[in-house]
Amino acid sequence: MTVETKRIILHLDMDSFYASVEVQRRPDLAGKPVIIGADPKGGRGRGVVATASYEARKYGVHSAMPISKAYALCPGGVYLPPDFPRYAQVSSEVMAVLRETGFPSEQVSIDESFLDLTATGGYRQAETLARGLKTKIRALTGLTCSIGIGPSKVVAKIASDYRKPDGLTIVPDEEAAAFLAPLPVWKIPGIGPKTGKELGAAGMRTIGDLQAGLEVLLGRFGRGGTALHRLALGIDESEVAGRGGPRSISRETTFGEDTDDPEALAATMEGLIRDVHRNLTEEKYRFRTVTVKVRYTGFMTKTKAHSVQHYSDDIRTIRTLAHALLRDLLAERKIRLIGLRLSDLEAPDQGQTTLGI
Ligand code: DCP
Ligand code: MG
Repeated sequence: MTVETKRIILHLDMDSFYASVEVQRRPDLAGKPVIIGADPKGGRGRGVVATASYEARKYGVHSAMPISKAYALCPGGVYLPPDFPRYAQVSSEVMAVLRETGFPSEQVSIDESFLDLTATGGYRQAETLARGLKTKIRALTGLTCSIGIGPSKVVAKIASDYRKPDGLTIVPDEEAAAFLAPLPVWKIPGIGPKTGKELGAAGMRTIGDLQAGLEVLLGRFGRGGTALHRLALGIDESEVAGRGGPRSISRETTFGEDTDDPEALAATMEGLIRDVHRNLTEEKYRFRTVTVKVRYTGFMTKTKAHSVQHYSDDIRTIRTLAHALLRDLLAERKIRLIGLRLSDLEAPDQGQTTLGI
């Protein structure tokens, strides 16, 4: 008999993160449409919106929109340049709260993280812990976040987005498929606008359509179709990276549009390299293994890893390996997402000699 442990996964995502940090330190901005990003220069500015407060979103402003368009939609908004060091600082404070729970945690971007709460023993306990996290983060930083709890990473992530801002959405295992069914297909992380359109053309608009459409998905995406069908049902076996063994540090980026442009890929990888390296040195960890993940158009995902002989915290080692592994993973197909992970980590106190008694 196989005994399967049902997991309980939490996903936490800060609300309008950069904008909320700015409002927090300038209370006069509270309730106003605040837009963080490039200088709009009276509508002639170039560059994009990083994020917008929920008040600004009512005007239709959102992340990645050209700043000139944001200005046209919301000329009365408060436009501020990003202050990355400040956001990184607040992010570290939030992530420390999550780590202090003692449950395995995996930070996936500057403002989001997974926790594996299986060991709490049940959804009621997980809910209590989630409420505690929200209270603590608010007390420490003044910021709100949204939390989703479910049987897998994919369900938890979609649930955290379900009632934003300041949401808490709990989707037990047996409700997962029904919870997902009415949602649009693009709510599944990794479905970009292109796949979304393709699926729409095949008559699949909701996740429920995907649940009922395994054959069509297999015909269209081959083996990737099975993966997508399972995600649509909320089945996703990927672990919270910190579970069990030593932590790992990882970041990933999904492209707005699938790409095979080597320069765009290298530039994005460079951003991930700096991010994971900053995190590594902040924690005073050293690593031995670098893993690169690539998700291609059509949902196939591949990873490639390389381990070095001695623990290292050298950004040049990460850079050399990451770019080489990425080159190895380039194929004929375009790429939707790339990720970078440092693992086999050595904690600061592990390197020291243990004194005998
Ligand atoms: N970000 C960015 N460019 C993007 C998306 C995001 O610079 N295209 C930055 C700004 C965000 C932060 O990353 O504040 C976190 O991204 P989220 O997608 O979580 O967006 P927000 O936290 O801003 O809003 P939400 O409340 O929807 O999570
Ligand atoms: Mg967020």
